[in-house]
Amino acid sequence: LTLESGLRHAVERGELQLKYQPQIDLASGDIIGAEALLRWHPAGQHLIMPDAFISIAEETGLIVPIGEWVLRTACAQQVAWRRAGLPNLRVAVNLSARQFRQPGLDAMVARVLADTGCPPGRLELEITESVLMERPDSAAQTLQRLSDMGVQLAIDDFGTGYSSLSYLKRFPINALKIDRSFVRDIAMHSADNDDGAIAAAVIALAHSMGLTVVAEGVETARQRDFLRALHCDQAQGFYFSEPMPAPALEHLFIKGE
Ligand code: G
Ligand code: G
Ligand code: MN
Ligand code: NA
Repeated sequence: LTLESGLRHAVERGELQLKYQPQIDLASGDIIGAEALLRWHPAGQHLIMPDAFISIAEETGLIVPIGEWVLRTACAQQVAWRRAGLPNLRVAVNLSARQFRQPGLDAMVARVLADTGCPPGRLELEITESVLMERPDSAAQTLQRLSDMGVQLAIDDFGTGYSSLSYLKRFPINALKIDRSFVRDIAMHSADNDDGAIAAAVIALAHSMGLTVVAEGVETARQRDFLRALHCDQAQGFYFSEPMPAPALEHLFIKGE
């Protein structure tokens, strides 16, 4: 009850925050974008991580206004970065199951893009593989409407949700994000037989379909080197940077120039 009633007022009380985790182009080492990750900071309490409240937000429907706040804030940040001289940063936003199935999602996205001035091609929406595969036919239609607006689309946590290849081909997506459990399999010692085998297979699959591939959860130089050798396009993870407040990302970017 307390969590729900607190969450009900979180937007209006200004208790929600976004952190941004840099996404790195593996060939050049450049920061090419950032994934927006939600945090809740109720007055006088500790920061609450999304795993502790996203499911309640889903069950109560509060994810709909919260999700709109996330999208609006991230798109406004993309424009702010552009004005600060970081013109081409892409911002990635997670969509939950309920948001993805909400009637009027495409109209909401269009409104936020128009209001903020964020170019559609600079916004990437992440939807998990399991959400897409639950109702693949209606998912394909929703994805098509978003794709027609010029928004980039990525399948999150790829490899965990038993995608059928025939559906994957029908989804108008731009990118696959390799789930971090498969990046973790890229061990410290290359003697391991199945070292990174699934990550390697996902990279090959994505490229055969003309998709960009993003590795999540990169924590070591060896994982980065392994992924780069397989021509994985982009990566994020604690090895590069933890999720950070927007000004810190700006600082990191300018330092790296
Ligand atoms: O930031 P962290 O690693 O704790 O995120 C945990 C989970 O919460 C991830 O699966 C992530 O996709 C999800 N999450 C983070 N921010 C958002 C958000 O803004 N909307 C939704 N729907 N999920 C989010
Ligand atoms: O499911 P999704 O990919 O949206 O989840 C993003 C989550 O992954 C965030 O909670 C973020 O804090 C977490 N994360 C980001 N980089 C790493 C990493 O290198 N290792 C681990 N274990 N978690 C990470
Ligand atoms: Mn994600
Ligand atoms: Na993920």
